Amino acid sequence: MKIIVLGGDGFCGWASALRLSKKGHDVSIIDNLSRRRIDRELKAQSLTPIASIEKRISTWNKINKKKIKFFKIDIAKEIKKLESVIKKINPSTIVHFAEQRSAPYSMINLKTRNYTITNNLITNNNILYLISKLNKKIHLIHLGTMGVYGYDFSKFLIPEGYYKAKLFIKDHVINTKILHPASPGSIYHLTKAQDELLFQFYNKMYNIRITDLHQGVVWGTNTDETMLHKDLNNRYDYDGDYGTVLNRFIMQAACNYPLTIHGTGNQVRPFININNTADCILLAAENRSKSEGVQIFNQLTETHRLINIAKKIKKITNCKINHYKNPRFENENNTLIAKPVGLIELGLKPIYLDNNILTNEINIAKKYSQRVIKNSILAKSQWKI
Ligand code: NAD
Ligand code: USQ
Repeated sequence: MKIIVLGGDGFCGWASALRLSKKGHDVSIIDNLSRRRIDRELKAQSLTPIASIEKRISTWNKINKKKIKFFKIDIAKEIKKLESVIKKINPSTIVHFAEQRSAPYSMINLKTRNYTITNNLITNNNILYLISKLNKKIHLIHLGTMGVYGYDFSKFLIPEGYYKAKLFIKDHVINTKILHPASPGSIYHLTKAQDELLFQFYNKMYNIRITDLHQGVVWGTNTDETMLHKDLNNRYDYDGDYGTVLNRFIMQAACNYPLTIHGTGNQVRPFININNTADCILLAAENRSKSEGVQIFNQLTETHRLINIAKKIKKITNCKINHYKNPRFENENNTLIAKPVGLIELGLKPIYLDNNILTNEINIAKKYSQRVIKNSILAKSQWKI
């Protein structure tokens, strides 16, 4: 299959692009390298040293039969370039990772709020517009988030995107299907909820095939493919704005920094290992959506309470655990019941967090601990205005 990976220089995109290429697909990456620019802006860096995109691609192309192409394009701002590349490649699938993905970054100030909204919504609208114009048969696979459901009310298994619903209007009852009510917890999560409406619209108007993967917090670093050469290293974000919780805890334990729990730590969150992310993208690409409407899958493998993960890591490393005043506005004692129902049906084999994997990840982080910029560890962004 000819597949374009938008945002293929990023954490999930790089791992997934290599997996697709390894499995024999013709992969082209489009990225504007904004994630690398934001690292410089925040004076942060990946824990793992990452090669330039040119070096990454040339090393992969030397060791793999299928070659990857790279195009530096800002999807939100350079629609003409994007159009000519899509025309030239004529892909059957586009996988879309290219959004500003950090909740804390989206809350720093008005500039980062507006950047997140414009970047994320316009990238989506540009892609959907071009698919509608150039080839309606292209299957769009988009990375959404479990966070659109919110973490504040569901005591039942979260459905994959939709509820069967009865609407009561005076004496009448309407049986229907509705999107799970959106309850985003940051401007970033809000853009993902707005993406859902864009998808409904383009699907209804132009019959575009869309799979929206509602992904949980991704952890881990390398995959079978990124481990083949040091130039293929995946990025590892650990700083207070871009690092996600489990990878942050692993890095903190590796460099004897007390684990940074926000508030009580009773928050429950969905998790997935980066190898499983790449598996899910492959499964979604090779099993084109047959659904008339927008197909939604919940892309997680397990849920954990943060304090329990911290205690697991403490058992292995004897690290300290610190509770900080929560910089976010969030429910610190939520319930969350979620499973990857559709993806398991497609063949996903979940990787679960156990002591062996944790120990291995801590050892990887230890290897790079001298690269840690200590004053970038604590979260700086505040939800309070
Ligand atoms: P990332 O920031 O590492 O990668 C995103 C990539 O997109 C970067 O390389 C960036 O340069 C590129 N990009 C952003 N805006 C662009 C634009 N206008 N034009 C071209 N390229 C652009 O993020 P990630 O962690 O790989 O996340 C990828 C996707 O998965 C995001 O949509 C994110 O919301 C979603 N997701 C991530 C996680 C996670 O824990 N990392 C969890 C759930 C969902
Ligand atoms: N947290 C801590 N300590 C830390 C960092 C985070 O206690 O040092 C807490 C946060 O307060 C929050 C939870 O851990 O309660 C998760 O935070 P996170 O930064 O790991 O994850 P989040 O902000 O939700 O965002 C990440 C990705 C985003 C993706 C989302 C999936 O950055 O792209 O969409 O996970 S989900 O959580 O399902 O919405």
